[in-house]
Parts: sequence; C-alpha cells; structure tokens
Amino acid sequence: FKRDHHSVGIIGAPFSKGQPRGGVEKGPSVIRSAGLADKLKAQGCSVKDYGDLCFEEVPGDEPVGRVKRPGAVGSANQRLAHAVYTAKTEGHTPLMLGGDHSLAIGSIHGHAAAIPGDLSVVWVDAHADINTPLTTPTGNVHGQSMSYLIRELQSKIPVIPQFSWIKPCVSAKDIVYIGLRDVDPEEHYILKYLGIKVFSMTEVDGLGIARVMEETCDYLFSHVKKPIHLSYDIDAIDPSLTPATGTPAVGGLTYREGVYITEHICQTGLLSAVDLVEVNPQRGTTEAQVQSTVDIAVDVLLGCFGRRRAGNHPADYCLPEP
Ligand code: 4U7
Ligand code: MN
Ligand code: MN
Ligand code: MN
Repeated sequence: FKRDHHSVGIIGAPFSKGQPRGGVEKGPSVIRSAGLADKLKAQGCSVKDYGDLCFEEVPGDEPVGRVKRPGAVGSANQRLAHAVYTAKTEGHTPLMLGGDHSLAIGSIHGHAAAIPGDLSVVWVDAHADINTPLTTPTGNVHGQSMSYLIRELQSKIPVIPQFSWIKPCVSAKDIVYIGLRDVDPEEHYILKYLGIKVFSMTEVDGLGIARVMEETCDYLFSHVKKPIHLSYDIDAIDPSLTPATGTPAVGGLTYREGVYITEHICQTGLLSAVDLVEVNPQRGTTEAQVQSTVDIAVDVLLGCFGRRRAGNHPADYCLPEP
C-alpha cells in the first residue's frame, strides 16, 4: 500500500450553466472557506491554489437541439481543460472544485491531455451523467458529460459546433461507476450497450463498500495500471447528510461509505486528478444543512489526499525526550 504525499493543485470552477439552478457556482468559495487548503497542508500535502477560473458570458446562447447553453458550457470547459492540463504538467494533482458536473468534460479532457497513456475514471454519483444530446430528457449538460468523452459512443453524438474541440479520450472498459440509483432508461441502455462496470447502490448494499472498492481496483488494474481520475458528485452521498445539492436522490451512500471510497483510492497510489462537484449552498434549507454538506465534501477530499480515520503523523515525527 502506497500513500505518496500529493502536491495538490486547487482549481476553482464557479460554473452553473450545465444545469438550471443558481448557487452551485458558489461551491468553490464555500469549500475553500471550510479550510480545505489548511487542512490539506496539516496532513502533509503541499498545496498550490490556482484560484477561481473566470468564465465568459456567451450572448445569444441558444440551444443546439436539446442541449442547453452550449456556448457557455463549451467555453468554460475549454478553459478548465487548459487549467487542469497546466496544473498536471506543473507536477500537481489537480483538484477541481465545481460548479456543476458538466465540468467533468473539461477536467477529464485536460487530465487526459497531460498524461502519456490512457486514464481510468471512477465516477461516484447517484446519476450516470451519460445521456447523449439525443437522449437527454432535460437538455442539461451536467447529465451528459460522460457521453462526450467515451470513444465507443461517438457515432451516437451529433455535431455541436461549440463542443468541436472535445476529443473523446476515455475507453468504456476504463470506467467504473459507484453509487448509482437514479438512472434514466436510455442511460441504462447505454451502460449495458457499452458493458460499463457499475456498482449501483444495490451492489453497495449487497457486497458492502469494502468489496465494491476491491472489485473496482481489480477491474481497473486487470490490464495496465492507469492513472485514476476520480469524479465525485456530492449527491452520491445520502441527501439526509448532503442536502445542499441540485438533484438529490434518496437512498445514497453513508458518510462512512463516502469517505471509504476516497481512502481506498488514495492508497492505490494512482489517484491523478479529482473533481468535487454539485455542492450548492443555495439548495440547503438551513445553515446547518449547508454546513453539513460542505463539511462532508471537505472530508471526502481529505480522504483523497491521505487522511486516515486511524490517524496520521508526519513521517519524520519523533517523540519528545524527557
Ligand atoms: B448530476 C438527469 F433527467 N438524468 O440528464 C438529466 F434525471 O451531475 C439528471 O449527476 C442529471 O447531478 C443529474 O438531466 C446530473 C435527469
Ligand atoms: Mn453528476
Ligand atoms: Mn448526480
Ligand atoms: Mn484501467
């Protein structure tokens, strides 16, 4: 088991136009205010904060087919891809704070461009976010992100000029989903059609989270060990714990399961980039609900970067002599 000391490159992505609800653009600021950087440093990480990206207004951003706000989503993700690419090539593990989950397009794209071979994706979410522009029931890009990235799906993706820079860069066999429980029929078909590995909440219930993570790694490492992109939607966790999010779904992960996933991925030594998305401080009904959501998001991230519930100490710690 390996737990290297990451240098974390924090990238704030205050973007909400991949879905209709305001407030998710405040995610980066509430997560930073909860002390993320200092807590990462206290557990031995070095941290470079790249600050928040600035996204341009796109006037007259009419839908293309069903796809809403293609101009804003396309341009924000192109900027994010460049930022993630830069952080990665500068030697950091990019940590993208969203914003909505459409941002996984740019984050995964930039990550893939910065590494020599392919990457694998662990997608932790109540939802599969794999609708194509032709199957999406809502038109919201945060429910379509994966469809633009998977090589085997490209013959089913119509041309969207604002997305023409996106090069599909992930193979279906290199993806694992964890936590699914609200999947559209068309998405369920796509998952089966591509043979994608899924641990829905049914598998989490049946196998337990420890076996789910063991099987996730056995599956991903069965050929070559590829760098892992972890894309973590906070709505994977049960909405009784993380209610401040745009599309809550009952029956989610416990706090302990949610953190166990990140502890386990951390100890593979292969974690190469992380997204934490869909924290929306305007969706909680009380201050306590927002606080709980943000605190859990921070704990999930600390688990990604070496925090263990058993405790941690610096490698060079020496007991004081009397
Ligand atoms: B999230 C949905 F129809 N599937 O496509 C869609 F139910 O990033 C929801 O996981 C997508 O929060 C949820 O709009 C996107 C809907
Ligand atoms: Mn999502
Ligand atoms: Mn979701
Ligand atoms: Mn793999």
